Amino acid sequence: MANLKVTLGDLSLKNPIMLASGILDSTPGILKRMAQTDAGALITKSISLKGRPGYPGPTAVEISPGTWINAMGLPNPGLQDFLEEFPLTTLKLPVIPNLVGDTPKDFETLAREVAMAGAKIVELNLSCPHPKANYSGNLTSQDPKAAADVIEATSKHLPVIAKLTPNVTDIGNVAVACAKAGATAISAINTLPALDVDPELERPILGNGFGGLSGAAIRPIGLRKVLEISKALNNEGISIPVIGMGGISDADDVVRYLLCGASMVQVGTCLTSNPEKLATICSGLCDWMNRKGYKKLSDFQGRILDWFE
Ligand code: RRO
Repeated sequence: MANLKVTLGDLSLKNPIMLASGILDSTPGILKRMAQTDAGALITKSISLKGRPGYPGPTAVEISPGTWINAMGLPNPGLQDFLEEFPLTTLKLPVIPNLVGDTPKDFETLAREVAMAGAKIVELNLSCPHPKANYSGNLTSQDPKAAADVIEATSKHLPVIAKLTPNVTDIGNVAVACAKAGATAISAINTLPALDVDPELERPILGNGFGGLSGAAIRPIGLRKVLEISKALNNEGISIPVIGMGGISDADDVVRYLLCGASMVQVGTCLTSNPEKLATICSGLCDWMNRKGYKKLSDFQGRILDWFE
C-alpha cells in the first residue's frame, strides 16, 4: 500500500493534496464541508486586516471548458471576524490561513494573530494578479527583495509558505530569495494576469475588467514554473517543499507536478464544478503508485528534473 504522508513545517499531512486558496473556502460552512474530503489540508481564502467586499460581478467566468478567469477582489471578513468565525483548530484536517497585506507590517500583524489563534503554518499571498487601491501595482513576488521582507517579518511568528506569481522572468530567483529569508515552503503558481472580452456586449467579461486565469489552460505553465523553482532551490543546496498548483484536475496531473519536483500540490478550479473530485484525485494517486510499484512519493518525485541538466 502506497504511503502518501508528507511533512509541512510542524504539520504531518496524511497526503500531499490540499484545497487551494480561494475555492470552496470562503465561509466557515463550506470549509467544514471540505473537511469531510480526503484532502491533506485546507487553505482559506486570503485574509486581510480589514474586511473587503470584493469586486462587482461577474467575478468568475468559465471561458473555455475547465479554464476560468476571475477577479473576486479578495472578498473576506477581515482578520477579527475571521478569527471569531473560522474553525482553525477544531476540524479533523489542518486549516492553513492564506494571508494578504499591503506592507510587511500588515503581513506581520496577520501572522502573529493567526499564530496566537492556533495556526501552525500560513500561506502568504504575494501574488494576487489584479491588485487595486492601496497596492502599488507591482505584485510583491515580482520583486525578490519585497518578497523577502514579508517573509522576514512573518516567519518569526510561525512557519510560512510563500505563494508566487508566474508573471516573472526568473521565478527560481524569487523562490531562492524567499527561502533564504526563512520561508518553510514555496507554493506556485497563482493565476496568470489576463483579460477576456464579450464581443456582443463590447466590454470586459469581468466586472473588474482584468482578472486571473486558472484551470486547465495554465497547467503547462505551472509545471514549468515548479520545475524552475525546484532546480533553482537544488542549485543553491536548499531543501524545502515546493507546493505545485495550476490546472490540476485528476491524479495524472498530481503526478505531473510531483515529477517536476513538487512535494505537494493544491487543487482549486476543477472543484468549482465538483467538490467530490478531491477524493477521486487522492485515491487515483494511490492507485497510480500501486500500479507502478512505488511505495512512497520520493520514489518518483522530481524525476523530470534530470531531463533539464
Ligand atoms: O480574490 C481574488 O480575486 C484572487 C486572489 Br486574492 C488571488 O490570489 N488570485 C486570484 O486569481 N484571485
